[in-house]
Amino acid sequence: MKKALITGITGQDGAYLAELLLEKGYEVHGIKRRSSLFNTARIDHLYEDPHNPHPKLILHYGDLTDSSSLIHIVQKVQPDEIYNLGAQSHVQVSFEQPEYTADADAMGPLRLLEAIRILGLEKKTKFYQASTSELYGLVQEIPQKETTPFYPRSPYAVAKMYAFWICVNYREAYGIFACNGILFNHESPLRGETFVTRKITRGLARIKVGLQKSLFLGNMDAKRDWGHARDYVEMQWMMLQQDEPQDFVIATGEQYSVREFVQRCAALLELELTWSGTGVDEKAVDKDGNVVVAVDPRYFRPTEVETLLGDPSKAKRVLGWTPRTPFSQLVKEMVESDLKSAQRDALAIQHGFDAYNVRET
Ligand code: NDP
Ligand code: GDR
Repeated sequence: MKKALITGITGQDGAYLAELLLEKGYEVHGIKRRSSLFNTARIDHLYEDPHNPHPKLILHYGDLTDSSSLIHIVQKVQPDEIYNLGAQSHVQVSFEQPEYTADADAMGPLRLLEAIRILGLEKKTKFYQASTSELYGLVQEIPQKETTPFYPRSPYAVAKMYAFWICVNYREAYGIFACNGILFNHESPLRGETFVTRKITRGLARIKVGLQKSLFLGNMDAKRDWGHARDYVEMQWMMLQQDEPQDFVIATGEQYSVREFVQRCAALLELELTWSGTGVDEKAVDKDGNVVVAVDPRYFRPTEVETLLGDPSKAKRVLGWTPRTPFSQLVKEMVESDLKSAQRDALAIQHGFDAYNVRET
């Protein structure tokens, strides 16, 4: 039985990947951070009582900023595969916490690669690094592929650029089977609530049921290549099953703006919106003139990534991969899931309970 170790198992991708690897018969180990609140909601359905004699999912406390915890866990688990998905993954937050972001996102992968070396696991343990389309930043070529030059535009992207190259370097220097998946944005109902897609689906669903009045967004003109996280984690696994370690762009090859995302969601929720203005004055009102969507400049970034569009030809050619979920289905799945949650919250409040998180994001 193969053993996998996933950092970031409590995040969006970690949850989908853990599910996939368990289905494939792996023993799955995950690293979770100590938190004052429960932080395993996305994987609770996979959780097993640790008193079971042979659990298939085992969680360990650790942190990417703490070498000793990483070395101890890697030593204990002796994994065949490590998936480094853990990161301070929010671009906007990285401007507010640049040093911590560098520690977790750049030094974290270095610490894991060093753990592999220190423990003499170079020939045993394969390593996947969660690289990102943010590396392309100020784009030098459209669409972006594996050979497109990088131009990172945030502390997050700069940290991920170090991680990309340290992965390549340890592959070349020490023969470690290390791969970078350069993944374009991927979303799902499990997406964090402050990333733009989830903020939109959650916000509009709550507006639909009367729990929220307005949704405030930043740059509506930003364009992204959005895929489904469930499809993309399959690629993370596939990359480590190849004969040779390589880096791959994973994308859909289609692009939409933030505004188009909002409009698709509004249509699905039958919210009739009338749009007016441009830039900071752009807004959408309902038939009674209430502002439903407006721009708030506090969500603008000091340096923005305006447009990203991936060319996944190499993944198609070498791995035989094509994304399964069309954009329309992704949007529908996210809207339906958030509408269900909003309806549940509304019902609870109607019956005098306010047990759910009803904050506006
Ligand atoms: P999430 O933000 O949903 O998950 C991040 C995970 O990392 C969480 O489990 C989080 O733990 C954990 N984490 C954060 N800091 C640390 C730390 N210091 N030590 C250990 N664990 C930590 O991200 P996604 O699942 O969306 O993304 C997975 C990876 O892929 C990330 O590295 C991201 O940068 C990268 N990526 C994501 C893309 C996307 O579109 N989703 C595209 C390209 C790359 P906790 O739950 O406690 O916060
Ligand atoms: P991104 O995702 O920065 O691409 O990073 P995000 O959803 O945060 O932003 C996408 C685009 O939407 C614009 N935007 C807003 N973004 C947020 N979060 N909130 C808003 O209110 C808002 N309004 C407009 C942003 O300016 C941006 O242009 C994600 C993360 O998952 C990274 O970890 C990953 O590496 C990349 O995708 C690929």
